[in-house]
Amino acid sequence: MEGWGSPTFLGLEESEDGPWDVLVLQVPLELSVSYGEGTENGPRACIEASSQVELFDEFLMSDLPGGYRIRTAEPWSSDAPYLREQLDSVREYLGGWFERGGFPLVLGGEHGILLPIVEAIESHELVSDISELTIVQIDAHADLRDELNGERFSHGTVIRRCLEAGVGGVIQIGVRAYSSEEKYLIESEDRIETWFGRDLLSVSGDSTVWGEMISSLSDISGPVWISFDVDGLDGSLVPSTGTPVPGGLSHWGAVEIIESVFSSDKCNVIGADVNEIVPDSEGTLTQFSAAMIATKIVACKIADLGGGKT
Ligand SMILES: [Mn+2]
Repeated sequence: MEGWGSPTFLGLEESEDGPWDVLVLQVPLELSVSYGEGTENGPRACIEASSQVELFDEFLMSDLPGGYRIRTAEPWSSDAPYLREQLDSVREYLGGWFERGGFPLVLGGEHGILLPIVEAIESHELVSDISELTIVQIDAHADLRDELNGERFSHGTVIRRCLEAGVGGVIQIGVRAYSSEEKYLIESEDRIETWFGRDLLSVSGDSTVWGEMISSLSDISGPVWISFDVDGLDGSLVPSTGTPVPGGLSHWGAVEIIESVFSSDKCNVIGADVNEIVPDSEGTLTQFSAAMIATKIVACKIADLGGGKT
């Protein structure tokens, strides 16, 4: 791990020696992306962009890292030729880090990385049974297909695979592009709660829906994993992600969701991923938007640990 010579999260100086409070884990997986390409370069681009994010956070009321220790780990890599072997390799990489403690922030890579994350969580000390786990999924898509272009382990199927793996519940926020098959599953599966983008964000919609969604987040109990697909943000904020979709969350909407989940007394956020990051060839907006979200998650975790507010 020493001397691999790559940029660190937020450009901070890091200690080589653990234990660390926050682990930044890069999983540049790209095998099944259906439209855009370039998620394999996403994690590193996000970390490079994070050096431009201000260290002061309004929720933490302090500069990051707020007296805590962040470690940007050596990225996952694998030469395995098949997707399922690559996912197994991701699971082993993450499992090794999860066992060491520290809050994992996983940067992807396509959304398919969530299944090996869930598989690795089964060995997490804070989760005795995967059925206790709630995933808070920010996404333009439902990701509930049974297969996408013949592939069962895809970014378009990953939430369905996680439910099959036994996850206790999924709260989807910002969904606005989905199939009739997915709509049927949303309506028939008790473990899925979906807050559609149109209901939350349409200007002629009922403005109380947003408040209802935010207050529902405080009802989650037990361990929570936040899975933030950057295409949940409005497409104008993430123009180079695989499938940018208009009509999505604003930056401040995303911030309110993240802060609300961390503010709840009943649940415990055990980790998060920010995925489908594809570097912008025209500029830096997509990776910077992702870096802002990743930084907000880290700031909330450090506030949760007792940092800041001095
Ligand atoms: Mn997704």
